[in-house]
Amino acid sequence: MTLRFLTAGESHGERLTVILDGVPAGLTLREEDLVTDLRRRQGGHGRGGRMAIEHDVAHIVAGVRGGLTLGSPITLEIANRDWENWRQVMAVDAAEVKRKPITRVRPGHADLAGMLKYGADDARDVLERASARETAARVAAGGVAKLLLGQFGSTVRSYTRSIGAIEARVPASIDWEAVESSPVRSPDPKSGVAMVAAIDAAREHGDTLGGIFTVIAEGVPPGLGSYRQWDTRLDGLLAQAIVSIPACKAVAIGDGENAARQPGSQVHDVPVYDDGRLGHETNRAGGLTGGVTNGEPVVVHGFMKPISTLLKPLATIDLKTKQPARAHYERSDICVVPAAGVVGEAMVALVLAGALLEKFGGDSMSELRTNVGAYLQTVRR
Ligand code: EPS
Repeated sequence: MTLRFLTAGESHGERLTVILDGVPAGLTLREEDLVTDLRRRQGGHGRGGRMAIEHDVAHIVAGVRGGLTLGSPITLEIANRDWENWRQVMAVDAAEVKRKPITRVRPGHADLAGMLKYGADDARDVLERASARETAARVAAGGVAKLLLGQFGSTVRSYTRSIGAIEARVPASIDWEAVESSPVRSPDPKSGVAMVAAIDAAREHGDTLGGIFTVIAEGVPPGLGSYRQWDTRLDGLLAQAIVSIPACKAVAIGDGENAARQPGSQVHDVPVYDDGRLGHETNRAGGLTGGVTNGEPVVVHGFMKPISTLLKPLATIDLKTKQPARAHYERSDICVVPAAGVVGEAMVALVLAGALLEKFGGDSMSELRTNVGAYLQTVRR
């Protein structure tokens, strides 16, 4: 893999760290470039109390000199401000750590599977890493990927398609400023109001809500990804990236869900020459055919289940007493679909930037620019 990243860090540990390897030398990168997406990820109606504590900032500790990437691994750190309140619970030192085991596992959460897997007798040892807090590190890395793609005119954006039973009426042309000013990142103000009300109602009932987010990448060069092997198909890589987001249970590319129910005549995108430019009449394939980008916008939908920590806890078992019990509750979010869209953007950007580097190579940005430019010239001809 040309572009790789690894994250580390517990939800209430000292910090999150991400190492992003494979970014060419010569990309302008400043800490402030990563601030907006980190802030967007923290927002959205339905977030819990934690977000009032955190002010996520990615500190660049390696891979950049004088504002330019060096071609060496880029290391970013995001401090957990809440760690101050969890120093004893999360202490590294055996003499300092304070344990109060959590054994009433939450249905739908990693608690049970993680405890079985690691032989843990305290769900704290599981939930700290299974927590979606980790996605802050992905968004920081994704910010770098977006900067790289931006150099070639590609943008990656997202909106909330639905929350619970409320579906947005998605306009043909999306007003991205309106999406960003909506408290739920809805592309349609009217459904945005209904989504907010649905989240408030869920909160009142001690419940949680899931939904669907849509990521759209525009200006992506054709020819990224390959049908050469199962693991080089870009649609497969995007699907894995999206479903790896905590609570994401399904993914669709383009009109994927609908396409399964329609005859071929209603599904396939007809290629056309429009003013001498090669394109398609429609983009139901979501910019990918044969696992390869076809020059149309890449459209990916992520389907999230509701958050598994409920204020009105579900029935479960206590692994210590082996008796029926009510699930453990700790401060949580009601709905994170608006934030998940931002995480989806980061994951899509990382996959697309990886595919771009895979196809065009280049150790420096100037080399990459030359390679992309030469290819695009040929394709345009
Ligand atoms: C999460 C529980 C909540 C969320 C957290 C994910 O954290 P806490 O237990 O500290 O209130 O806020 O998400 C984040 C911290 C974040 O940055 O997104 C969980 O259990 O997954």
